[in-house]
Amino acid sequence: MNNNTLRIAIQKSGRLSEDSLKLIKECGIRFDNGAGKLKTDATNFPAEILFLRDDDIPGYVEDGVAHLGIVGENVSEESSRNVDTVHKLGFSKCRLSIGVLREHDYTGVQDLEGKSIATTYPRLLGQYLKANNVSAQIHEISGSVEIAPSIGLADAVCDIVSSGSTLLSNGLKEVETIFRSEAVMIASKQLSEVQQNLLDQLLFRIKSVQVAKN
Ligand code: PRT
Ligand code: ZN
Repeated sequence: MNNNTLRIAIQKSGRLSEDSLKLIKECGIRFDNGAGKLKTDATNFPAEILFLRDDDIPGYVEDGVAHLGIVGENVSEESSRNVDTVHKLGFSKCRLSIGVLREHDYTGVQDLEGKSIATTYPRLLGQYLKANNVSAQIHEISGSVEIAPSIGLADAVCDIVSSGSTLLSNGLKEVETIFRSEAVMIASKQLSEVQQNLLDQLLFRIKSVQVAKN
């Protein structure tokens, strides 16, 4: 990999993919994203695009395997990787919230004391509980979090919410928002001078695109 090219990691397929590709294209960067490709070269900018699972992006950027990445702040913060968040991108807005069964008479965060909470975000949840002096059991699971209370796996959940309909359809209500998120651009701390320059050019273009939209 040469030091004069920017390698940009984006989500291969998921909620961030379309807007990430759109942003890169709106910045005037052209590339062929033929179906199934995991890596492609830009044709008019010294950049290469990698298509990855979103959870892998912060680690690749920390290691300098990718120089830039587009991920949800929730994923980047949870990963606690040593990367720079260089710009907020304004799409994929969502929140990380705690939900409890609708019939639960919830009065405040202290109600979670001694309870078990299912989540895929143990770090962010742990920080929140600690900051609120609540001691609860964090039950880490990898998916389908919202089903946990209704099957007796946990008393509460902590998961990403956007419209709220998933909580609702699982008999849950949102009681605390612990983190607000949107897509962000993260950068490696090991950029060459040329790469830093390319990043500055890219950020300039992104900001122009954002201004034009507002
Ligand atoms: O395969 P890969 O690992 O790359 O993707 P993924 O399945 O882990 O992530 P993906 O594509 O689902 O989400 C990517 C990012 O989009 C997340 O990290 C968030 O930053 C952001 N985002 C925005 C969301 C949502 N909105 C969202 N609604 N991520 C997940 N959800 C899920 C949530 O987990 C819950 O199950 O949607 C459900 C809730 O949605 P509502 O509308 O019913 O409240
Ligand atoms: Zn993921």
